Amino acid sequence: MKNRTFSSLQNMDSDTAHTWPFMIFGGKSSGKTALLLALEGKNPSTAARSKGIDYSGWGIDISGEYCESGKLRRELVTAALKAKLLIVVQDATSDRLVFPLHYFLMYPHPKIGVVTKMDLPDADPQRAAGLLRAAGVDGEIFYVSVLSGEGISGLRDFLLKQDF
Ligand SMILES: Nc1nc2c(ncn2[C@@H]2O[C@H](COP(=O)(O)OP(=O)(O)O)[C@@H](O)[C@H]2O)c(=O)[nH]1
Ligand SMILES: [Mg+2]
Repeated sequence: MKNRTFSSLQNMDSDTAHTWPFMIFGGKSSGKTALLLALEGKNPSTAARSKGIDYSGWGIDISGEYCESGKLRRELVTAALKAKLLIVVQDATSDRLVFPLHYFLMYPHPKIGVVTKMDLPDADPQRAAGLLRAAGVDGEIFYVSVLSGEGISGLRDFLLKQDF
């Protein structure tokens, strides 16, 4: 019994020690999974609907429901402890902020913004950047499209340069 307890504690230690370079936040269908796939050099059109919190990629991916519901959003705080940097995605065609004002100020992480879907005709990058700032994203903002490839390599280079 004693041994079993000890080994489960050891497992817990190695679990908490595991970190991911980044975690991606953003509303439903804002382009989080497509962005992660594009950053990984995979085909972004294969993005399946995400469920829960997904630790299988280069960064932590979450389903948009977790950002849009106050109750589920609380679980993100614990998940974020495993990530070094937060990427907050805002759809360039949306005028909706899914986070409470200044939400990200409570996270001690460095935070960057990514405005997605820049290829679409109704993209409004300035409005999207304003929404990210309103949510408390204080770092650099990148403007990308997984369809045209705009901004993807710049963001990938930025992530690779971080001292994770
Ligand atoms: N036109 C365009 N569509 C995109 C872009 N990024 C994502 N999408 C589309 O937006 C939808 C939601 O993308 P997904 O990555 O699943 O969003 P998630 O729910 O935030 O993970 C999909 O139909 C994507 O093909 C983009 O840069 N341009
Ligand atoms: Mg997704």
